[in-house]
Amino acid sequence: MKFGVYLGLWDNKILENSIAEYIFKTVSSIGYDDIEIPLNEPKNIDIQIVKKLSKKFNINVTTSVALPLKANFMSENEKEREYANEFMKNCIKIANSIGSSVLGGVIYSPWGGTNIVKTTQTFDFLIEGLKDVSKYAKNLGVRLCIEPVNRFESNVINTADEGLSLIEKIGSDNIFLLLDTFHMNIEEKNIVSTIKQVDKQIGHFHTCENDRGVPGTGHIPWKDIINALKEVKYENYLVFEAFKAPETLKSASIWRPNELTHDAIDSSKESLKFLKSLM
Ligand SMILES: [Mn+2]
Repeated sequence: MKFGVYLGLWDNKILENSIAEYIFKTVSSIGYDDIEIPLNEPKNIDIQIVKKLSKKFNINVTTSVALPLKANFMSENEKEREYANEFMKNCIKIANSIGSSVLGGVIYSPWGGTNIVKTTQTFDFLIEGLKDVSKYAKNLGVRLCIEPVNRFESNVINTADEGLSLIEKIGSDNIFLLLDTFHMNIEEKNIVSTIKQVDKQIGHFHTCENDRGVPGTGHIPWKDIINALKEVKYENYLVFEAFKAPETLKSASIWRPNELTHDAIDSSKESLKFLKSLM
């Protein structure tokens, strides 16, 4: 397993070379293999800067996205379905350009939308939409990962079971699940059994404490989780997803950032040290 850390601990954009260089340099010197870049606002990411710094500091890049309000594969309004399709294809293109082989997140309906209409027809729209974008992603070498999120952030996919059933209906070999310990702690009966059940379909993994703080400071059963991931031979990234940059706090409902991650460098060091100690 390899280790990544989320850009949101420092910033929500990569537009200015010296700030971005500081972040890449820091992440690399702490000992991370990867930095995860959100594509929620594609105009916030300068592709050339990411490519240059990723190469300079020998840091892999993974990408995640949470679809915006009007990008809705499940909408009864065709324009919103088309927008979801275009938005995702653009993110896939960016992921490919910056060398990310994975794009995960709330890729099925708008993030924060808990009143999405769920009928046989709207699920059919979703299946068709994800079938199309997964084919597009496969051609560009980007695997897509559906992230089940908690009930306050979506009413569409909350559990791994729901995610797996959607993947089965899409019938693509390029769609996996992104499991996140923060969300699993709220929605799954048992995190360890969920990991074993999803098995080879785990495409990406977010490590967050139960309160979105630093792994090892709360009640997530980390040792059992790492053992389960080893058992299913998960070999990709564990990304410490935390939010500290002021622009990222409201959307993730982080109201006590100084308590959860008192300092971006110290918190990411602590997380890495703790998780590595369990390997
Ligand atoms: Mn996550």
